[in-house]
Amino acid sequence: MMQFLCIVIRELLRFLNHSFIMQEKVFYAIVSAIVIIGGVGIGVAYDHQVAVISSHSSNQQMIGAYHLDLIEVMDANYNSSVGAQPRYYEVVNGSLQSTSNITLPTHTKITVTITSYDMGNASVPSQYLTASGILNDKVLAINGTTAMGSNTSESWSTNMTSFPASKVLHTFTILQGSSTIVNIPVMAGYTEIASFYLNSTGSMTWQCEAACGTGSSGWGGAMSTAGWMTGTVYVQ
Ligand SMILES: [Cu+2]
Repeated sequence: MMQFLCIVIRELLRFLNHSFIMQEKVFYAIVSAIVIIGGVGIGVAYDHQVAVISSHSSNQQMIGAYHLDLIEVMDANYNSSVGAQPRYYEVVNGSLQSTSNITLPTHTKITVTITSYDMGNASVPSQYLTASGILNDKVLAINGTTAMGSNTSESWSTNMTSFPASKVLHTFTILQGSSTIVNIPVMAGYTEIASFYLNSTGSMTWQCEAACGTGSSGWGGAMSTAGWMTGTVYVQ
């Protein structure tokens, strides 16, 4: 567009120069017009560039990975009679939020990072000791919070599908009705990273399947309370 305007102005000047002797006023009027039109041209070009950049970043959100950051802590205050219970939080824009409702995008690679600040284990039905519904059926497990100052020969990360019952304290399991869509066994004190896709919209349930709550079954307290060890996943 700029180039076109320049050609028009140049031809106009040439015509004026040839046809009559230009007066000073006419000359300055033309120079002003060039400056104004040029400015508009640059503005249009800049706007176009901004539009290209913003459509780029929204594309990246659509086709790139969506990150779900979960923190699991062992000592959240449940109430005065029960006291401490384990709890999953979601990290959203730098603050801890309830996991009672987790919103996730459909048809998008979702990479979840689960950081557990916890210890011990809990009883888990054996099918929940195996990771499922995730890319390559592999969870990257990093034993970050079990550092003791003497385990320099430890391997710090490993890709896992089957998890030892002796280390699993929680799971992050997404269920649609009675079908398991995603299952990630969570080892106490580990940071785990896995990716998955959710290919239908609507609401699902997330649940920890390891009996980490109160009562004789271990399914009281946190296990049956939204925002602690269960909640809703809205896929949109
Ligand atoms: Cu749990």
